[in-house]
Amino acid sequence: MKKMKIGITCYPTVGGSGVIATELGKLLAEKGHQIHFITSSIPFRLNKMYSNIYFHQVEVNHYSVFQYPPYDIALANKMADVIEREELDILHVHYAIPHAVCAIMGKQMANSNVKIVTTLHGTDITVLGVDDSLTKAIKFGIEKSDRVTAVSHALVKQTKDLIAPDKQIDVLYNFLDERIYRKVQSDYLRKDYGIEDHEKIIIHVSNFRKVKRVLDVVTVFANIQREIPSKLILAGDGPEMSAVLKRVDELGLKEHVLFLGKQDNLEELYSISDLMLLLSEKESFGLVALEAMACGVPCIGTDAGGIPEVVMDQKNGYVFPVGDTESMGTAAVNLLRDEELHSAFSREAVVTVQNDFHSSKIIRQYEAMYADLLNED
Ligand code: GMT
Repeated sequence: MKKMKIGITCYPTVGGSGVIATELGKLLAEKGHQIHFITSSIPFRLNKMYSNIYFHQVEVNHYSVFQYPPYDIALANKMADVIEREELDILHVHYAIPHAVCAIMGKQMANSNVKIVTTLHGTDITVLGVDDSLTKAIKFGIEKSDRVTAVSHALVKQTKDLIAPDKQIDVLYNFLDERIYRKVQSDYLRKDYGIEDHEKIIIHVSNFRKVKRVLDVVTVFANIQREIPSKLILAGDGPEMSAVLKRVDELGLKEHVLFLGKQDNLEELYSISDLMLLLSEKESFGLVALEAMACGVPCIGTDAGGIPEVVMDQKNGYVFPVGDTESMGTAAVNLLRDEELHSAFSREAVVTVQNDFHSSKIIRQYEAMYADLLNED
């Protein structure tokens, strides 16, 4: 396959979309493509040197004449610079707003034939898509992109329902780097965190936004804790943290819940965990469930968005209606008590990741889409 020059724009700070965009860039670079990140800061997962990955920082000057710093215009300007100077073949942006709209502007500024690919991750549709002040811009960004992908079938449906764009949207699932997300030996963490050998470990990882329903996670854990000696690991931080702390206190669970804040090297935490809880009311995919599953951890998820495309009910975990904490608690207790069933779910979780979400398969799909676009001319 011809090696391509690919620009990538994403939100570079913590978050699933930034993770996917960065991992995609890294894996494409490993296949010999030249990658140009055009972002406001170095993507946080770009943690090692690659000779064919370049970083172009978007800088916004703060002039007193502007009430708001014009980030979007500065981004479009930087995209135009990079498109021209590096002769990009593809500009792949993550999020319709503002990135797709900026890419369309940047392409016009550069008077170039660069192909624009937009990947929808969820929040740009499920949250921004219901904001009247943005829907036309989202529709424009989608329709004027050369190709649009979404991370789940559920997100395609939601986009059609909310925005009704006149555009085909292809599903390209999320993936992970299997060299990192696999069961590793990290049992020392149990001792370090004061977790007894006989205790089960339940894990939840998120940015603690309201849509993640972390209070439900605490409620389900309370149900588990009543029946089985266990600890809850909460990794991440965000707006719901104080409500969660309060609920943990009210339920008398303080000694059983570990608040770890934002963490790297999550594979080490997953590797000591017995069950992942992802109980969101909105979730276009649920990358953390995939990460946990790759380390052999079954997941209890909700039927929100794309979660049921990742967590297969009764196969590698359970899926329940949003908020049905009673049933979730009962299923969790049964699964944690039944070693044979737990091992089967754990094995199946790894197989699901390998068969349906393997990075080599998904990266090939992206490459084929780019090549197809370039052949259109
Ligand atoms: O979940 C978040 O709040 C972060 C958000 C983001 O934009 O980074 O994640 C979205 O994209 C991830 C990668 O595709 C998906 O795994 C998450 O499900 C999705 N989040 C939501 O839809 C709420």
